[in-house]
Amino acid sequence: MSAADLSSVREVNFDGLVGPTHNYSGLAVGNVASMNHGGLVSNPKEGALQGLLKMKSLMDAGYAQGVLPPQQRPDIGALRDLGFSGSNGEVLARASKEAPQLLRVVCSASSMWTANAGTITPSIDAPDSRGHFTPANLQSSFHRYLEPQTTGRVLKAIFRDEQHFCHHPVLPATPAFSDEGAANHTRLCGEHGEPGVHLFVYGRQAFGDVRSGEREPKRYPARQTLEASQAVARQHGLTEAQTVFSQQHPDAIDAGVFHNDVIAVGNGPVLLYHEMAFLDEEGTLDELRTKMASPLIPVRVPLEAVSMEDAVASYLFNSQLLSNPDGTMTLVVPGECQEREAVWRTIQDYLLAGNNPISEVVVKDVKQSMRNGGGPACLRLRVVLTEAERAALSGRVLLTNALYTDLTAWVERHYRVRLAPDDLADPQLAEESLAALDELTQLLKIGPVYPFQLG
Ligand code: SUG
Repeated sequence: MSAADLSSVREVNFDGLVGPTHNYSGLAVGNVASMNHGGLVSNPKEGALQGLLKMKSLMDAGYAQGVLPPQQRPDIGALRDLGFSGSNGEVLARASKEAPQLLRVVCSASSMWTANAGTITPSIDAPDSRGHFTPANLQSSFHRYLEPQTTGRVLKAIFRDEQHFCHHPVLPATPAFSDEGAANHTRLCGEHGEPGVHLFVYGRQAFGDVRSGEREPKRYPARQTLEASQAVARQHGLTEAQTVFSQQHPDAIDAGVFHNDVIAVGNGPVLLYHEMAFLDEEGTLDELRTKMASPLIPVRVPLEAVSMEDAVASYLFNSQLLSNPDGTMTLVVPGECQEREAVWRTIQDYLLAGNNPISEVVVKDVKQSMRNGGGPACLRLRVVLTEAERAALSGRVLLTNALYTDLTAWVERHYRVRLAPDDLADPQLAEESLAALDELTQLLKIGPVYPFQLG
């Protein structure tokens, strides 16, 4: 790649729009916020506007920002597959009466957390110089298992140009290949345009001998397997020299760290992590140092500074770490970090004052998402793109002031301000949601991606 191409490489954060059925159903086992807030009344309009405001403020600050659409919910097709029949209204009414939990499952707006949409390898690191995409199977929970098909269609609709982008099949949706996408994958490098090393963090190993010293969580499920991470790396053509596979600390999973991005965030050469992030901390850092072309800058937060409870409640490590042109970095933290004294103190005295590139902290209110265990970093899928690749994107998905205005007006027109679990059976909600999504695909110019549009 020429020097000009290299400097044109940018990380684009594609945030998921919060869908019209955003609700609190307590569906995610091992996700403390989701389990604690099940049954609360949600405000989908506020959730969507909070997300859009985060996108807009990062765009205004000069970061490249994209947007991904939500999914078709309620997923009435999933209820039909499970034996409910009749008109859409009848299906919803029967499910609500006979299996209310299933109705809640098919209404989840969980696709907003696009860090779980898939794993992406930028063209710079791929043998064929194309960007590689694998949608995550999300097989650990039924509500998220419903996402990958539409996710695949959305990614193919936007990253359509085969000269630049290559799409791989979802891994087999079975426990051995349990895959939760970019939430467990971090690319470390010098500049974004320089070759990267891919850190894949897994919670358990499905096949083979149990390695000495290896342990598994006892309380909550490990959602990513080593085999899934290895398969994704293989699909993308990544070599051993480009990859590091590290086991997540099982005690962290048992404390509510259901993805690595709840306890570590990396960008460029910086890896900000809690001391409980990896089972083999030193081994992981050593391997990264050996394989990276640029020096790794580890920023380690010790347990004595931030307890596991504070880490999980504040989502400090689910912050976005963004690169600035002058080499500094900005940390975008959720508002909950201000509410925990130890966390806020650590940010000021340790991260900002420390010898590392983090020079600014920006606080964002994404409370509607946070109550379901989704912080700023969960809400975005990072895609590193060259200028030519950005120009080759299909659809109107890179945020501009005009798109922000259109999306805000769209939310104002279609979204409810209140959604209680009992409202999910309302056939009107399903119709509102479909009307909103139909309009959205036109607004984003991505063509038909939803089952109701495909017939
Ligand atoms: O998979 N919550 C999501 C949150 C995902 C956060 N993503 C990352 N860490 N990257 C999950 O646990 C809750 C839905 C509910 O309870 O209704 C939920 O699915």
